[in-house]
Amino acid sequence: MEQSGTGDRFPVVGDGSGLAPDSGFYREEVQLALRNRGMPLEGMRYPITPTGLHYLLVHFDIPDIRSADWRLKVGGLVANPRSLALEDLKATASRTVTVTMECAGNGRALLNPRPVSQPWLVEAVGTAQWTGIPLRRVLADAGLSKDAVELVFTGLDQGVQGGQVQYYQRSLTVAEANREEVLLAFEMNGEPLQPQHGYPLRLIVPGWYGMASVKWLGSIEAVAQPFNGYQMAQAYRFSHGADDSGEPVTRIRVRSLMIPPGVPDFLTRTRLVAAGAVTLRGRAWAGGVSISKVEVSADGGARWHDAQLERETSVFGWRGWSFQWAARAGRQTLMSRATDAQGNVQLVEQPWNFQGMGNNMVHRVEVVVE
Ligand SMILES: Nc1nc2c(c(=O)[nH]1)N[C@H]1C(S)=C(S)[C@@H](COP(=O)(O)O)O[C@H]1N2
Ligand SMILES: [Mo]
Repeated sequence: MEQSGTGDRFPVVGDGSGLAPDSGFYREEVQLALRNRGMPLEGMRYPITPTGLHYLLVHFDIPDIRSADWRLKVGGLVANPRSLALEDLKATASRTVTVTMECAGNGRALLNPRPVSQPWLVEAVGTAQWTGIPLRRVLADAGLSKDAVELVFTGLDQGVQGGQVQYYQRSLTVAEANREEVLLAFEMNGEPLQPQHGYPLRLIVPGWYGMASVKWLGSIEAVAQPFNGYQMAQAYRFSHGADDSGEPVTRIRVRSLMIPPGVPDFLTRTRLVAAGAVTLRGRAWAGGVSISKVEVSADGGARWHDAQLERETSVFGWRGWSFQWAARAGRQTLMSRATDAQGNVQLVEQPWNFQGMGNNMVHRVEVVVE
């Protein structure tokens, strides 16, 4: 298949503007949501998200890479091009990093007008223990040329997006790629990667939104110019409209979520909570930056109270928090907001952008106390 435009061969969703009004979801959005699950919020009770509860985002199809012929090709501006089998990679000392991964589109479906894409509410997050070999070691072995400015990572999944036939490809600068915690991972939570999470090998870029962590890795190519493939130049941009190229999406913004207390109403998931003392719990994270504060409001944001922070286990992983809430009868909106060590704080209203990227507004949970 050629890497080219596809004209207007594919049906238009909605009015073709890329945006949808608040009411009603398109069938195509529901189809994406069924393929790409979120983490049920009660999944935050586990410090490490069980693999089956971790969120999932697959742009195209899960490629079929069961064959023993799979190799990772390392080429481009390197002195010693490599073709590595999984056994070659597993033969050297591995490293395990605990990483909270979040999709850059998390929160998109809360925006109005809504960018038409994977319709996340707030559940596109999970924390896993990724085991693999540091990318910098593979780059050093290959003898990266001084002329290289970026590494291009190509996934073996192919599809069409924005009218362009493509493999899923992302790049990193040489400096980012050489951070010691960037891994070529072959295990998630102590098991070989499951097919949907990138088997046999994926990139893990701790601290960055999930799009950087290319799954089903087929090749790494060192290049002399910044790479401007679709997933770099068009997707994953903070932009104001279809004609605005905007700024690239990179690190995860500060965010907290709470485990919804009590029990849910089946259809609306509004919570039913017994009046009295309730311990609220949740998690907070920011891309490679410590969490310095989490606050909770039980009156729709009029007053904020400091939550108790648990010990930080990894700057790339989420941090647990808890708050003792005296629940009084009535309907309430609970909110949580985090502040990171650089002073960034979650906003109560989310600034809008065209692709619905980097939404990190405070988490709201509707409760009925009885
Ligand atoms: N090859 C490939 N890598 C990919 C993707 C993809 O569709 N294809 N999706 C990216 C996006 S947008 C996210 S958020 C993460 C999700 O990783 P997970 O499904 O393991 O949670 O994978 C990233 N890596
Ligand atoms: Mo994503």
